[in-house]
Amino acid sequence: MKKLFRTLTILFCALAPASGAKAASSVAAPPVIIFDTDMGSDVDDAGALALLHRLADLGEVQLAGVIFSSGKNRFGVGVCDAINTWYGRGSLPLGQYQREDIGDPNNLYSRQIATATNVYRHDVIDRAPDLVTVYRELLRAAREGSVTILTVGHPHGLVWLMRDTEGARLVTNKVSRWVAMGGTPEQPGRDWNLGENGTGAYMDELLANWPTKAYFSPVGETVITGNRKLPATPKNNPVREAYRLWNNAIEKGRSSWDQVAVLYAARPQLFETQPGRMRHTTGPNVVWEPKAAGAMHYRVLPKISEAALAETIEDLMAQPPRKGGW
Ligand SMILES: [Ca+2]
Repeated sequence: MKKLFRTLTILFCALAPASGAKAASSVAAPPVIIFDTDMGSDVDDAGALALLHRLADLGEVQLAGVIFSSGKNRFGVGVCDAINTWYGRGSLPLGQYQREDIGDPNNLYSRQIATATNVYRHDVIDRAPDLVTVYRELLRAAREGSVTILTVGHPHGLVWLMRDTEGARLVTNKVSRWVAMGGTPEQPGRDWNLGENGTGAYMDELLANWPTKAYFSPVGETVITGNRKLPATPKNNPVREAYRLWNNAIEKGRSSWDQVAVLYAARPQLFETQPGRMRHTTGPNVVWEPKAAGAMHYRVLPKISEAALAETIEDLMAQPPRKGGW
């Protein structure tokens, strides 16, 4: 994280098209992903960030930066830095929500991992720059229409980004899609990411103003991972430790909502998309309207079995980093 500006310079070079090469390549570039997470509340965020790093190692995505969205337990940002460092990307830009109106104050693993800088060799514990500032820097550096914003926590940061004049312009120019882990109940129902912990207050504004296609991934509750191959990884793997600390998920396993959303962002061919509309009703409740037209909202559902999903996710979470702490 110390090397933010150097990293951004490298990112500019990596993401900018070479002169005259704009239309020359016939191979689609991997999606540039900004990962926006409520790391620390549940443990699937740790699994999802591991998955994303491994997919970046494989060249299937470019991971541009990580945004931590909770204002109530600030150590989640340190876990993000520990995982980034484990995968050899400790200088990846990190942003953080600075207010305290949103988030889950509970702590099961984030303080323990964030403060253990001697074990995980990271340098961010609980403080990173404001998320709007970092979103703007990442989007300025990206090619037009190249960015996927992937939210696996409360997406209120996107409201703050859209309230910013330059931020709104950058979203329109640089972002091709918003992928969100979020429930799609066909009767109004509580949703953790899109409604709980204060997020419902932001949803009408977000859904009314967001200018790109939005993909909602609801699946993952019965896709259990973290307990088959992850336990065999080294004990100083912060992802393994997060699963151990979170209700002993390293033995019991845990639902994989956030990893399924990551997998959609990287491998959309494994999913079908259904048009409809996501609508906030009251408080923490949302409803998915499958017959509504014109909203640019899609529900994404896997075409492969839950067993195949779990196997794919566990494999990717447990493979060693290409470079880094292994
Ligand atoms: Ca999450």
